[in-house]
Amino acid sequence: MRGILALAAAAAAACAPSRAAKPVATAAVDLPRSYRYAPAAITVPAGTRVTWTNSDVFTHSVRLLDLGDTDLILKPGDSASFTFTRPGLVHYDCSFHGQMMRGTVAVTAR
Ligand SMILES: [Cu+2]
Repeated sequence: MRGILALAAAAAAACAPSRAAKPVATAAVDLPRSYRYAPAAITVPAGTRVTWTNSDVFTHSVRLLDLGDTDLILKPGDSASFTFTRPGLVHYDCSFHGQMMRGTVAVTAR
């Protein structure tokens, strides 16, 4: 009995989501249902044009918090792009649902 409990605890620990999820190397971010960015953390080389596509049924946005709060509004079905020229970590959120929707773009030197 004791052994089974220990195994269960180990399995739960292995499944716990990593707090620092490794960013995905992609220039395309989807907004599937509901209220999220997928993937939420991406990495691109400087000079990359990143495109977000809203596949949700609500209007969302991509507000680039580290770049003067530039806000790209995305109605359902819309896409919007932004070219990241300088290396650095850019945080963004949805200006309508900032508590729920957050993402990052890690821009690396070319
Ligand atoms: Cu939103």
